[in-house]
Order: sequence, then C-alpha cells, then structure tokens
Amino acid sequence: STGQPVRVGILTISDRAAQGIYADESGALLRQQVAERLGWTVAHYRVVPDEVEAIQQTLRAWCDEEGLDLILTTGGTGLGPRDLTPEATRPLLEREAPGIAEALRFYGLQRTPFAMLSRGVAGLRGRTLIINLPGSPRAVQEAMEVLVPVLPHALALTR
Ligand code: MTE
Ligand code: CU1
Repeated sequence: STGQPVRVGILTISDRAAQGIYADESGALLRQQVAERLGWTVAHYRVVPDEVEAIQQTLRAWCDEEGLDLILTTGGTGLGPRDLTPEATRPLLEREAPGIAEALRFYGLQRTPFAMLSRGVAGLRGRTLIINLPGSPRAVQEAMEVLVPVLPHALALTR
C-alpha cells in the first residue's frame, strides 16, 4: 500500500442526465457513499450520454492519465438500444473481475428479478479498478451495500 489517499472517479452514463432533463441522483448518491462510508476522495465526477466514444474517452483519461484507483460507473447496463456501457468498458479492461459483477447481480436478484437485466462488467485497466453499476438510485444503493465491505481489501491488492 502506498499510503496515498484513494482517488475515485464517478461516471454517470445517461442521455437524459447529460441533457439536464433530470438531476443525476445516482451520481450524487455514489459521491456521498464514497466519501462518507469509505472516506475516499472523489477526484473526478462527470455525466456523459450513452455513447461509446464519450464513455471510453473518459475511462481512458481517468485510468491512463489520472491514474485513479477506482472508477464507479452508473447507468447504461440494461437491454435498451442505447445501453452501451458494458460494450464501452469491456475492451478497455486488461483483466476482468467477473466475481464483482456476479456478486452485484446475485445480491440484486434477492431483491428484484430485474437485477438479471443488468449486463455490467468489472475489471482492471492498469491499476484502476472499473465497476459498472446499474442506473437507478435503488440499484446504486444496493450495489454499495455489496461493495463497501470489499473495496478496501480490493484496493489494498491493486495499490
Ligand atoms: N439491481 C439492483 N440491485 N436493484 C435494482 O433495482 N434494477 C434493474 C437492474 N439491476 C436493479 C438492479 C433494472 S430495472 C434494470 S433495467 C437494469 O439494472 C439495468 O439498468 P440500467 O440500464 O439503468 O443500467
Ligand atoms: Cu429496469
């Protein structure tokens, strides 16, 4: 471990939030949970539309230039024609961590069968751990219940 503060990026992926049609509640919730429950620094926060180029540009910059420790995305994991977050994320991962995505779906499935509709992926690009979360605030809340107890150990391994 480096002793340096953990730096996190929060990326909301939503056409409507990017257009300002509604407030980004899920991103706000993630920022709050990362700060309050994990005590980590939200170094970057951005809202982009459901477009592969915009998603990949942000992920590349935050991994390759900023060297963030963790990126949590929210939204764009479902079955809609513009749900492209997994397609944008997967080719950037150098090593997948499928157990993280499996755990999120497993926990969610015990609360709603709709959890099976999320196609989110997780893994490492360099030393940056990237995790796709579904878009709704409820799904984000449930995902953080799974992730908060595990992330400190996960990042102790990458740092
Ligand atoms: N996972 C949990 N834990 N709780 C939820 O309420 N909602 C689901 C699913 N995963 C949900 C969840 C729903 S309704 C959908 S459509 C998919 O995530 C995909 O959501 P997204 O397209 O906003 O990423
Ligand atoms: Cu849904």
